[in-house]
Amino acid sequence: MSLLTLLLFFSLLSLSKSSPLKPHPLPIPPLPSSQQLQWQLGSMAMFLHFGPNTFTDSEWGTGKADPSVFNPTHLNATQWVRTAKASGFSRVILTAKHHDGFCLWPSEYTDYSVKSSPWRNGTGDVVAELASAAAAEGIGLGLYLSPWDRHDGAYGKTVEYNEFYLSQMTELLTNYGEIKEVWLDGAKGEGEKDIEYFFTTWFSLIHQLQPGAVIFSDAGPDVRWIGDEAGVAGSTCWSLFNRTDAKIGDTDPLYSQRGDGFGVDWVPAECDVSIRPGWFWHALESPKPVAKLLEIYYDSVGRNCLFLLNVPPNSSGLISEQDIKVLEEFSELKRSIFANNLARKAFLNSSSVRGSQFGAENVLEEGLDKYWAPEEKQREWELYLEFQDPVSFNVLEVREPIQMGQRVASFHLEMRNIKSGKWERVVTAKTVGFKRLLRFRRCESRSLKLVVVKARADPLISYVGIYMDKFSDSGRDSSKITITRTLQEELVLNDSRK
Ligand code: FUL
Repeated sequence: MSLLTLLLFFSLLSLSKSSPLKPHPLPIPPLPSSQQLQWQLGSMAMFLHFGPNTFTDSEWGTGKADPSVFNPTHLNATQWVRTAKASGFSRVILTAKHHDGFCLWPSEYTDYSVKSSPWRNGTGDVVAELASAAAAEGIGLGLYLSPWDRHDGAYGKTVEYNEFYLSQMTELLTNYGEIKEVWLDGAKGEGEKDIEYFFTTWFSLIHQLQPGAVIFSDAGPDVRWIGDEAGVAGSTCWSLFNRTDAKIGDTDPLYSQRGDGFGVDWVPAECDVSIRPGWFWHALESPKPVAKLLEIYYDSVGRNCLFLLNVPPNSSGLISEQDIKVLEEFSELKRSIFANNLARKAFLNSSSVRGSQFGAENVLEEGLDKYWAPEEKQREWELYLEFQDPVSFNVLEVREPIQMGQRVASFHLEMRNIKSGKWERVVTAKTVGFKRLLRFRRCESRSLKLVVVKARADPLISYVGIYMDKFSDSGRDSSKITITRTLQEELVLNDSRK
């Protein structure tokens, strides 16, 4: 055997023996539970406000409406669920009982329910129909059981009402299969009777009966209210939070919107908003334009939150055609913007790498498991994107692998000016979390740099997206980045002219 062959043999041998992998870095607490992770991966949920209010043109029913008003002639829960699924919602959440106390299931603990209504001759059960439709379509089910009950005589008598409420909760959590979310609303009318809700007991019972469910309330424990009903999160939004600093029914909206970078609990936020002015359906109201929905999407999902959009079924028991049309436009708009991640065309590199399996190219792969991790103890944390040809873009997407904790506290995007060759700041923000979407003026460049400036620990980045959103494009004026309906109408017109 010649020396050359020997050398070749040994070098091949050493190549085939790969060296052990560098372990993942330590997660930085607080960390999400598996239920919270699953909830966050769902991104969007559809809220369904339905009940006597749908028929009486009201929002906060008094609890005195005759059950005979509840008579949806064409109720079809499969239509609700299919509408939700087709538009990319991962779960539906129904007002099983709103503040008026009327139950959409035949509760054994009250007569104020579907069983006293003419609908399906008093034998119907909206919760059951929705549960089986959701299971058939493979999407999650959540239930809203209002603590404030304007009908039941026990309301105001603390022990009696807590017993009543928990008995109803048990019915809902034991008879309808898997429940993914329990929604506890904090509203209570002024001058209402004094009462104490035994929240700690409620939370324990819910988790005991439905271990896979997250509990939503103003203050968690699993998911927090964002603090407004416009669906808008703070531009800085931590999933970190101090549960003890928030009180159900009396929250500080700013604290809820921002979260708390020093918080010790993981309590991500849900942004609720209605597609129409009211939460319940009203004949004279219309849905928001698609441009508004897109804006809310950027301000909720794009700020590390879940987007909970209410689409109220009408008095015939169906989601209105008008609303379906806007939802179809919304999913098409989202698809057209986010289907083409321009970053995929780039050559990726970084200021440092923790080990071979943590390379910069990982940020082009969907999923939380693969991410870019810099080497420890670095002064700079930078990701570089080099394109062969210049790209035009106006949206940046960044994601963190949140199972490792939320880390980034300040970052920005820079681009190299094609003419001057100088680096220019494109956009600056603080938090990332599960997903951050940032819109800015239209830019063109061949070289981009994502710079993490501050982080609670070594920053980890699981995804980077660069997009051109033609609908939010403000042309040259970077101070006006709002979507105009006119632009949307123009596009529709152009389309119909083809
Ligand atoms: C509020 C309630 O009072 C509204 O009726 C609606 O259910 C909304 C989602 O929460 O607190």
